[in-house]
Amino acid sequence: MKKIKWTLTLVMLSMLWVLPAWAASDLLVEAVTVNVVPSGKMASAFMVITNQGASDDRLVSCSVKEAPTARCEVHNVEEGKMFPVEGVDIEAGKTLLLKKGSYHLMVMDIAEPLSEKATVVLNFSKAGAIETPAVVKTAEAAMGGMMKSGH
Ligand SMILES: [Cu+2]
Repeated sequence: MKKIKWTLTLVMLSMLWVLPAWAASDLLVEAVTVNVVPSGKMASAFMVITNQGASDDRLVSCSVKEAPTARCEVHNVEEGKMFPVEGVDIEAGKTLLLKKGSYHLMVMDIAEPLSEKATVVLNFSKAGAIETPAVVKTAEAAMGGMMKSGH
């Protein structure tokens, strides 16, 4: 009898640890890039989000850890014009591409220049906040790449 109680306690304790990990792993965020404009004040962020869970979720807001005072918005593009939206749904089992000309994140009023790496925080209706590492691409880096390919 004592042994069963112990086992139950252990099972319950282990569930406490495992549950948050399950919740976080439903959404897989990959290939995050933060593309900074030449002024350094603004950036668009692209990525691939896969919902591996059984229920739909929704990306509602974002922030960049290294730019705490900057505003981060979820944007969409229609007929060549971009505009802020209240969120974007990611259906169960589906993959959403945040990319140029489509849904993307917009970071505005960046106070301090970002370095090569940043941490983007994505807030989902169900999964909550997910922190993800991002590669920062500056206008200079893009120019350098173009000049290199020109030779
Ligand atoms: Cu935008």
